[in-house]
Amino acid sequence: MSTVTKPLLETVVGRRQPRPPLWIMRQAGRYLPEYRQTRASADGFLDLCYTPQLASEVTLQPLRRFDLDAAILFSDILVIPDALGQTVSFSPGEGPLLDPVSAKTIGALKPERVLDHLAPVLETLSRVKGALAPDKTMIGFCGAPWTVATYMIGGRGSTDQAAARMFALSEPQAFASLIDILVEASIDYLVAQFQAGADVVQIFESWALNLDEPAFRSQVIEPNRRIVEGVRARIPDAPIIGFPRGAAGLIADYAAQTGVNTVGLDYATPAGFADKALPSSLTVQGNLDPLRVVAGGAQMEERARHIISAFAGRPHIFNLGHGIVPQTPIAHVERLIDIVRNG
Ligand code: 1CP
Repeated sequence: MSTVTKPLLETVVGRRQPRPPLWIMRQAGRYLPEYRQTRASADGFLDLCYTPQLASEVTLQPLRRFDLDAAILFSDILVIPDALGQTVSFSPGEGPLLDPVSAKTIGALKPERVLDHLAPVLETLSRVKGALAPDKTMIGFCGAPWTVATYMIGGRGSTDQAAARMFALSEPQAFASLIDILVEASIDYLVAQFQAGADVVQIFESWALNLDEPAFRSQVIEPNRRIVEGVRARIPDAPIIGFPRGAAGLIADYAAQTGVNTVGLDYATPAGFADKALPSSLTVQGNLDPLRVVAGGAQMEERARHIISAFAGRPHIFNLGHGIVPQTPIAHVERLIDIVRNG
């Protein structure tokens, strides 16, 4: 048995480290030339996600270049609708496009084929786990039901998720059955990820913003809670990070009611507010604005140091407050990591 510990996993479960461990949301991707090269060798984005040899290579690329504490499985939150049988495509420059579901077509989704369809993604995860140094944490993930539903209903990304919000209000029964399907599929998928070697999983609720309080409670907190409970019924004490982007004043209720080990903070959340609102034993992750890394220089350095000192009294995982963007200069990422490591 190895006695090497994984600082990031330790922090997720509440053990504060002398310096915050770090990973970067969307750390594999278009800002890396080696990613763009591998991507060009695949037939399309989904093909890249479903080819374990390429997807494991892409997962490991950021760790070869940077001093990071974790690998995150290379895949996408939209492999779940694809696995359910919805038509999903990724056109370069346009982002994801889906054939929207309606109240009539939700019943035609095929939950029974999800795990078979996602077998290559699980194989990627085990391959990466096998290649990872023992002090690195393997992160698996899924999209939270509401966030995935916004794409399934709207057919594409949007700034206000109006199609899905309207659907939830006007077709409450169909909406509830869609959320039920996504909760069950997400539990099976995350359990399978733990079985394939994930040390931790993150639930990406990227579109938790734009919801009023009752909608946030029923569409974000409740499905996230059911996933945490369902996963832990099969993997007791499974370490889980929740990232409810835009939770704002409901962040403490999200943390307490879902039971996640770690709560990811978006960059609009004031560090002082989060530190007061959340129990001091709860781990936080975040929350540098990704555009500060694009711009680089003194403003990035000051802000990163501010975040580290604001959370110095509790377990903290350093990260961005949302995904790194394609135009980010690699030298700025290197400088940021140096600050997190060395002050
Ligand atoms: O052309 C390309 O190469 C595709 C770009 C790309 C990449 C690199 C997409 C399409 N997805 C991914 C990978 C990805 N997506 C990962 C693994 C990489 C890593 O973290 O290192 C993860 C965790 C995701 C998760 C994801 N996909 C989220 C949640 C995180 C977030 O940023 O909010 C969301 C919302 C998606 C949907 C999606 N997939 C791809 C794009 C461009 C989008 C966003 C579309 C939109 O803005 O609405």
